[in-house]
Amino acid sequence: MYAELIIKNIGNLITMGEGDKPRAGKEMGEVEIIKDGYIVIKDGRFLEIGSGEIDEIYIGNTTLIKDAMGLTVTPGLIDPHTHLVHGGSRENEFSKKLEGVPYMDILKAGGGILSTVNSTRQASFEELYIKAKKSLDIMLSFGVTTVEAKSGYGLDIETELKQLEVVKKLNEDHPIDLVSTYLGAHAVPPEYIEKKEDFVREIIGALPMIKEKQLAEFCDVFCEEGAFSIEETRKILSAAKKLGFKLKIHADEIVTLGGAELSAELGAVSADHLMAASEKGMEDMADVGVIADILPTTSFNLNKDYACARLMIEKGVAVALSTDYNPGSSPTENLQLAMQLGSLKLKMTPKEVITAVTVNSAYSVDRGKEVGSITKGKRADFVIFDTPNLEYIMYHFGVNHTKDVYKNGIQVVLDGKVIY
Ligand code: IZC
Ligand code: ZN
Repeated sequence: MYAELIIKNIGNLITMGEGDKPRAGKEMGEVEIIKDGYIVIKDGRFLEIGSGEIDEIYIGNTTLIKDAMGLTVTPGLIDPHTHLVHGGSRENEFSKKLEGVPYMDILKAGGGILSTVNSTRQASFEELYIKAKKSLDIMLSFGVTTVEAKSGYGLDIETELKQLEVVKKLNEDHPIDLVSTYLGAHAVPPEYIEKKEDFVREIIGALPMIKEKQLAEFCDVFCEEGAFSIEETRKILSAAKKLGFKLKIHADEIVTLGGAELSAELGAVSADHLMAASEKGMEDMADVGVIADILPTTSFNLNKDYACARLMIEKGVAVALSTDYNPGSSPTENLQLAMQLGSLKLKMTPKEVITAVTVNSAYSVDRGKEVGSITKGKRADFVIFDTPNLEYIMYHFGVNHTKDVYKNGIQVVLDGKVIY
């Protein structure tokens, strides 16, 4: 019964309760905070959670007891939308962007996503691995313990597989747990511009092999004017669903195409971006329980409108937040910045924000039964923030508040430094 690890004297312990389902609508803000809390860990999982005196039965000779000195503890953060694995960077487009050239116009001119496709096709497995690992270390230092990672910079089978294999290897090697998504439908490569139907067929044709090799759990499509239409998205995702993939959609980011409505029609796990989602789309998502994955660092970086998070919450949608880490529209690994913008720009309360990056983001990557809350039996992934309370994380913006991070009960960040 002896514990491996006990964290005591937690000023504000944010557990997210049972964490047995996503929190939708006003439940997002109903977060209980335990004062003077403690957590008990055994076999890499939470054994007990409470406040005040700790029961002696857990304390043996080998039990490590750590004093959190009145700081704030939350579940490990989860980033449910990233384009983690890619070659190169796109600062060469930065001045164009500052002059006001729209994101999709840069793509149309052969840059943007297609520029990263070139770099990724040219990069070796090792180069992609080293670059992505560096980003994962940064994410870990920000308190992130689970990350979704998409392909989509190959647009040919060979490179898509290379990206997915890098994710698989990093999942084995790095403390962060990775959830893999096939985004073969990210852009149309120049060689298929005149025969898009063939490209859609090729994407669908790759699905059985990806499934068989267990290289992706989710299938995603960039459903946008200048990328893939509603019809094409429906076709690809329906085929993926039949094969047992879970679904995500890059939905209504720039143009109101009806991606939100489609996510509900197909029973997607999440619809992501939603800056231009219709009210009907939000209502459909609430009805079916599609999680709205909002990416405020992308709005910030593209200088675009923010998604209407308040309206979604009012309509009973479960909202998650992520970085969208990618070399074009959101070159940052900083989920705390997404949380801060979540409050400052999306007007989400700190309690809604922490819900969005823990329990809701866990369900957004179908890991809700394992992580996303400090609950008996779940994996002991948690963060000690060097802040007196939850509000402070959002209030004091633009810096990293992480002190210590634990993954499966093992310390992986100490005083802000990665130590695994
Ligand atoms: O590389 O620009 N929005 N895909 C859709 C992206 C952003 C990633 C990129
Ligand atoms: Zn994306």
